[in-house]
Amino acid sequence: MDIVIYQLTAVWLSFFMRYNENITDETFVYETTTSSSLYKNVTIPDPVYPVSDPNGPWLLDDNFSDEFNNCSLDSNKWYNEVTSWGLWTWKQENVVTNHANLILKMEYEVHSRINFNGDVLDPLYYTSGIIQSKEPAGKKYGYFEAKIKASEKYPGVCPAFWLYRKEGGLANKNPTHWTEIDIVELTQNINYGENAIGLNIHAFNHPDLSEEIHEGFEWHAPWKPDDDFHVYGMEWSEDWIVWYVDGIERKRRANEVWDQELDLVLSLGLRNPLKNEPSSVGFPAHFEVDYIRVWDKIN
Ligand SMILES: [Ca+2]
Repeated sequence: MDIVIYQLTAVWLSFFMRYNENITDETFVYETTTSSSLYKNVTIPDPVYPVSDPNGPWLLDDNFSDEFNNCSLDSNKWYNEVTSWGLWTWKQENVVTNHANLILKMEYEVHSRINFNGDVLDPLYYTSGIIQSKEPAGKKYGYFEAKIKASEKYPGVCPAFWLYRKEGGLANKNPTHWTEIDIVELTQNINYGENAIGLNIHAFNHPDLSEEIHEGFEWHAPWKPDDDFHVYGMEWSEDWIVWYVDGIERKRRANEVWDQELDLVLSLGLRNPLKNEPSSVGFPAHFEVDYIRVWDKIN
């Protein structure tokens, strides 16, 4: 049923985009997006499978998949009012769509905030954009893929596609389950260089865990991730977690404790040197996401 609905959606989108070709690009293009990127990714293969496994079969999960080809964020699927943490503040206005891509923006904007644990943070220098999946059950296992063009701002910001859930919310001091899988974190570490692709994983709390797991891995791409769109994927099964970039496996590890239903997140986070040395140079910064696609394995 999901495949049929998706096929119908793709047909409708194709018609809609042709119908709107006479509308000027400026009507829809976000101010910092070049017109050349508009409409270039609207051809959706049928059926659509992961880039790493084009012959499938996989079953697309429409609850977590989005082509971001509409004029606004699908509020049935995504939150963009996420509780803030860290040295920046999530703000709805920093989440934009342009009929082709989702755009998350970071602004230099001096402000203050009371943190989720009651601390007053003053001053803070940046606001940014995030979306998080709304499906209350979250997602456990499957194949997760996003097509992303990283931010032109380097170093200092981190475009990321990741999964996490802290049971009971951020302020819960004693969660039973709190795990995270980072499908990709881009340009986040000034020491590793601009082409370092972070494929990381964390486990903070789990009944089977004797100590926390924080494992980082940097794959160095032969290109800069802000030059063009690239496809970042991750297959998560009961036994393995496997990371892909442009359809090629780049890392795998055994799955020890990642069995919690998790929320999908796209975010633009702050990194050094800007955490320690705030600066307005190069802002606003932004990154673009052509799509998120999520599948279940068909055995
Ligand atoms: Ca798109």
